Amino acid sequence: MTTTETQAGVLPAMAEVPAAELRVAVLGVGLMGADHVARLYSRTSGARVVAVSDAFEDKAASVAAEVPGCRVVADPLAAIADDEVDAVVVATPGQFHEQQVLACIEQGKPVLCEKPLTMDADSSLRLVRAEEEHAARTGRRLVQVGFMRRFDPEYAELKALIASGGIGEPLVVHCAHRNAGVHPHFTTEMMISDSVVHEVDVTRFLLDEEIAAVTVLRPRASRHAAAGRSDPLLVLLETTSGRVVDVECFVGTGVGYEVRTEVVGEDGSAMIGLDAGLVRTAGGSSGATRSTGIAPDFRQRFGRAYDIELQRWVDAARRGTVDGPGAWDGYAAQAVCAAGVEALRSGQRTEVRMEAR
Ligand code: ISE
Repeated sequence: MTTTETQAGVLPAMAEVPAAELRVAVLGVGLMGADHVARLYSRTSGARVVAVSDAFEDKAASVAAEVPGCRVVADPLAAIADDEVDAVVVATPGQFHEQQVLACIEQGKPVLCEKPLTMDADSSLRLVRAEEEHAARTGRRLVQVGFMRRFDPEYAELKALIASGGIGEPLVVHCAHRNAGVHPHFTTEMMISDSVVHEVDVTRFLLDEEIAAVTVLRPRASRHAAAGRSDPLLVLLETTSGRVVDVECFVGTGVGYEVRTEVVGEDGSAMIGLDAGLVRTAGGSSGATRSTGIAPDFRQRFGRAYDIELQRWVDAARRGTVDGPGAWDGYAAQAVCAAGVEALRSGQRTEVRMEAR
């Protein structure tokens, strides 16, 4: 793929990008990290994966074996410091992110960090401040957080529609976030911090304002829910100007991956995520049906978004900039999720505590 053959306006033109290839280290080659290695290798221009690192060295070795010129570096901090590494993708478990992103900032290397930026708001804020200090000295920002939905063409179109005034002032947003299933250790709190965190970011992205308060309702739980898990949840986000976003988060539907967002404005509404790509009709003994496909999980539904995210990250890093959600967005999401978890536990409307920018 070249940068110019994608949606107009989504990616920068090739001419703006300097010639040198970006040499990337990918830390953590589980589900997302291995996907990013494959994406950087086969569908991203201007970058090369030169190193991978993972606590499971066999896994790192098998991923590296698929990419010519890619080494395994056992210690992630050594990979970050490596002279032959220009930029880093952090896809390790969340508890390692603070140390690894901080090391990237100290080394002056651009970093794309999968969400969460860190495990809590205070540590995310420390990264915000560390990056600010670096930028004050060098004029360069380094951190991007992997909120991939911002790069999804449907979300980008919805954002552009709102910005054009096409549906008037947005008032209410309805969201559904459904997973066919999650692993057995996925807790109710993780439904906020791991799943609803995407709607938190989407809200800030689409409405361009912060979230002030969170309320969490626990509807009757599905009989398929794992023991102790309140599935589904209904999460209400109130923005600083008084808009309300409702999120139905249901992680054990047994059906497929469904992410829908509808923005209701003063002069109209708009919805994305209908999976209406191919509409198929069929006859049958119990009657004719009309159906569309449903993606099995987020890697299929947001595959295109990940491709665009990675390409824009590479292009921006080569230009010495960041072109996506940054450390502040990672911090804001953590602050809102902390309020969400508190609201889940207390059953009360909980205000978000956030530092001034
Ligand atoms: C997962 O970590 C993701 O980020 C997916 O986008 C989300 O749909 C899923 O619920 C999370 O567990």
